[in-house]
Formats: sequence, structure tokens, C-alpha cells
Amino acid sequence: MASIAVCPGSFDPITYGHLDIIKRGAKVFDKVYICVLNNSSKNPLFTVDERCDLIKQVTSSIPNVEVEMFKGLLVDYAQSKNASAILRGLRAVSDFEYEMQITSMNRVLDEKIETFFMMTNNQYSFLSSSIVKEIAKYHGEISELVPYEVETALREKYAD
Ligand code: COD
Repeated sequence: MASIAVCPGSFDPITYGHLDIIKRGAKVFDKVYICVLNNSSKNPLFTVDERCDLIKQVTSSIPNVEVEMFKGLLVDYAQSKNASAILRGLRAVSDFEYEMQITSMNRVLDEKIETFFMMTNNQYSFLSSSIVKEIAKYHGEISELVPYEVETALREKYAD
């Protein structure tokens, strides 16, 4: 039976930290669905379509990865894809409390789903979408933090 994972996130926007987890996950699972959250409670910089488009562009060379948006509960999305795993990245200890909370909640909602964590690559341990947006907003250097396509999109968002 094929191993199917969902890799959920806001991806506002995708960074090299996310991409590293996606590439490594795609070597472990037969299929990885990158699912981009489209819930109304967040106030993202990029629309869900823009976020999906950017992820598609930067993952186009990975054949077993597919990008979709999702609304509602993650476990419902995972069930609709016949996924048995949720793939998440872990940076510092500060991520742990939040991840433990959502992992436990997802297990209450669906006891069959397992969450797998991949430790960040050391070089990306400090990296987050929020930090990248902050630097881009003040026209700082971000080429080491995000792929070229994402850098261009950020420059357009923050063009004065
Ligand atoms: N290195 C490694 N991993 C990283 C890095 C980095 N530098 N940066 C981010 N990551 C990882 C994150 O740890 C995460 O695993 C993934 O990449 C995505 O990160 P984000 O920040 O884009 O995504 P989040 O944390 O905002 O995603 C939140 C969810 C969408 C998973 C969550 O809100 C959700 O499941 N919502 C649906 C509603 C639901 O089902 N709720 C019930 C469960 S709480």
C-alpha cells in the first residue's frame, strides 16, 4: 500500500526551511500532498492562490508532490486523500508546545492519523515566514532565505 502524507501549513510564503522538509519528506513517503490553509481567521500577506502558485513553482521538479488548498479540519482533508500521516517540521524547543497541542488534538479527532516530525536543517533553524516578511518589508536581503520566485513576489508586495 502506498504511503501517503499531508504536509499542512500556512506557507505565507514558502521558505527554504519549508522546502527542505518537503524535499526530505518526498523521499520517505510515496506521495506528499502539500496543503495550504485557507481558514478565514488568519490574515495572510499572500492569497491562498498566490501561496499555492509559489509552492507549485518551487516544487515542480519533485514528481510525488502535489499542492492543494484546504479549508476546515486537517484530519478531514487527510481522510479525503487516504493519508495516514501528517508531516511537520520542528525548529527549536519553542515549536514543541504548539506542535504537541495540535498533534494531540488531531489524534483526538482521528486516532488513526500519525504525525511525523522532521528536525530542521541547522542552517534553517532560525527561519520563518514571518521573519522573511519582516526583512522583505524593509527591503533587506532575503535571497538566502527563499527561492528566487518567492523573493520576486515579496519584492512586488512591498514595492513602495
Ligand atoms: N525549518 C523546518 N520546518 C519549518 C521551518 C524551518 N525553518 N519553518 C516552518 N517549518 C515547518 C513548521 O514547523 C510546520 O511544520 C510547517 O513547516 C508549516 O509551517 P507554517 O508556519 O507555514 O504552518 P502553520 O504552523 O501555520 O500551520 C498550521 C496548520 C495549518 C497545520 C493548523 O492551523 C491546522 O491544522 N489548521 C486546520 C484546522 C484544524 O484542523 N485544527 C485542528 C487541529 S489544531
